[in-house]
Amino acid sequence: MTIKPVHIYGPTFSNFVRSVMLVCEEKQITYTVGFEVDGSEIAFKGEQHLNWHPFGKIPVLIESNIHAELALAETASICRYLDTDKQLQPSNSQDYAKHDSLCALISIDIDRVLVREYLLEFAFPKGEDKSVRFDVVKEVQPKATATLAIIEKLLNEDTSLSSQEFTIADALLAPMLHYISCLPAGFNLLADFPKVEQYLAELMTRPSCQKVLIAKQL
Ligand SMILES: N[C@@H](CCC(=O)N[C@@H](CS)C(=O)NCC(=O)O)C(=O)O
Repeated sequence: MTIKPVHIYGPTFSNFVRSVMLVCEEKQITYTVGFEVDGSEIAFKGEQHLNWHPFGKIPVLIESNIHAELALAETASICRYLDTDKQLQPSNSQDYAKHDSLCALISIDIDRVLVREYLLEFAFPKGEDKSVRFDVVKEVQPKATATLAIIEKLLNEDTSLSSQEFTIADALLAPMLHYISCLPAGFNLLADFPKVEQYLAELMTRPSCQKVLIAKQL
């Protein structure tokens, strides 16, 4: 089955929107991105969006043809749907299951600490006059560091992250690590994790990552 052009509902700065963009780039699927769908602006958390995703999260993948429209929520599920020929997932059934489990770990626990608790304070500062609350950042920093240590450990193990093949797990993790690498000195925690630094550097040699992972808005 060939995937037709798709629309990714959400802003290009979102790490999860970027994960879907990376998968589209790697698989050469034509895509558009944004809050405008078929010429109409769809309000974030408005009725239509909530019909697509009951918790009003992004991204939502929209694929329309003359018969029907598919609106698919949840990043890892979207990526698996786009990966019809399973080129971005291991073929052996145990490795496939382990990759799936790694994707859940990245998109739930790793995202919560690195993006929701750490990076978002830089992206959308909640201090006075929208300044970054460095006390909040400093408080979360040990947790973010511990999470990077977990990633360093995963990279030292035989996981689909450490292989040469680009996987959905890479697409989920790369935007988060890239944003951390863009933080100012003292907040970019990657220097203490050589494997993570090397992993990101290798990913950044890929045309997909160079196109999608650009330092903006965070
Ligand atoms: N479980 C969802 C989480 C998606 C998610 O948290 N997206 C963020 C943007 S990166 C979002 O929608 N934030 C707005 C909100 O939580 O209200 C997925 O994997 O797609």
